[in-house]
Parts: sequence; C-alpha cells; structure tokens
Amino acid sequence: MVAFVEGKLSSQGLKFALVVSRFNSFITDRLVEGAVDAIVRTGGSPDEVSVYKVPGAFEIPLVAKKLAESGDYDGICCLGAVIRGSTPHFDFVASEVAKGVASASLETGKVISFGVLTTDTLEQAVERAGSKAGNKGSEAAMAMIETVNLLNAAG
Ligand code: INI
Repeated sequence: MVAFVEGKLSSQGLKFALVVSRFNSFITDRLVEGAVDAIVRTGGSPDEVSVYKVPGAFEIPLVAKKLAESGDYDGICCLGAVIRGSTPHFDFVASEVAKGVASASLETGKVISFGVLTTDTLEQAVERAGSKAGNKGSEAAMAMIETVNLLNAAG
C-alpha cells in the first residue's frame, strides 16, 4: 500500500513570522493582509504573528535566516514586490532574494516560504496582490502552513 503524506492546512497553536519589504509597500501591504488572512482562516491567532519590515526585498533573506535560527517561529513567510519597471537593479534583486530565501531555508532546516512577486509591470503586481490573479501573500502563507505540518508529521 502506498503511503501518501500531506501537511494539513491548520495554523492552530503555531507561531509565524512574516518578513516584508517596505519597497513598493502599496503592494506588499496587500500581501501581508493576504498572509494574515490565510493564517487566521486556518485556525491561527493574529497574536501569534510577528511582522518584520525590511527596506527592500534584497534584505529579506538575512532577516528570515536570523529568525529561523532563533527557534521562536514554526514558519517564516517572505513577502515582497520586485517590479522590473525601468531599473536594471531588477534582475540582481530578484535572483538574489530567491536564492537567499532558498539557502536560508535549507541551511536552517526551517520552513521559509517565498511570497516575493517578481513582475515586469506594476499592473501585474497589482493583479497578484489581491485582485484578479489572487493574492500571492495568501498562497505563500498557505504553502508555509502546509509544509510546517508536513515536516511535523514527518517527525
Ligand atoms: N527592492 C524591492 O523590494 N523591489 C524592487 O523593485 C526594487 N528595485 O527595483 O530596485 C528593490 N530595490 C531595493 C533593494 O531591495 C535593496 O533594498 C537595496 O538595493 C539596498 O540593499
């Protein structure tokens, strides 16, 4: 018999940190709302959520890693918005934050989910921050919740 193991979507009794960039805050504030909503809808308490603000997406991995090492949180969710616009900065910031978050998670063994938008236009970011393409903050929080429970089930 094949054993399929999945993490349940329950935040009950769990403690989370959100690491969010202030850059493009009109987008990232919506991602935070989506993430908190996902936690509360799955039985979590807003009192068990701490939001750490960083200047830009580039600063997210360092703070996420430090929080993961602290052992104070069951899961960490990273939220940001890197928008190509006309800045050559885009490719560097987008690739470093993705690599940095993945490394922080693997190096600490902690769930650190990735809810950093990387879009070509502001319109695409708006679509993914609570309008027609959903809310990526909520999706990243759901992925964090499921993976925390899966790791707990795996023992
Ligand atoms: N930071 C973002 O979060 N989003 C962006 O779109 C962005 N762009 O395009 O420049 C951005 N840059 C700032 C960067 O994250 C750092 O804060 C900065 O380089 C200082 O280290």
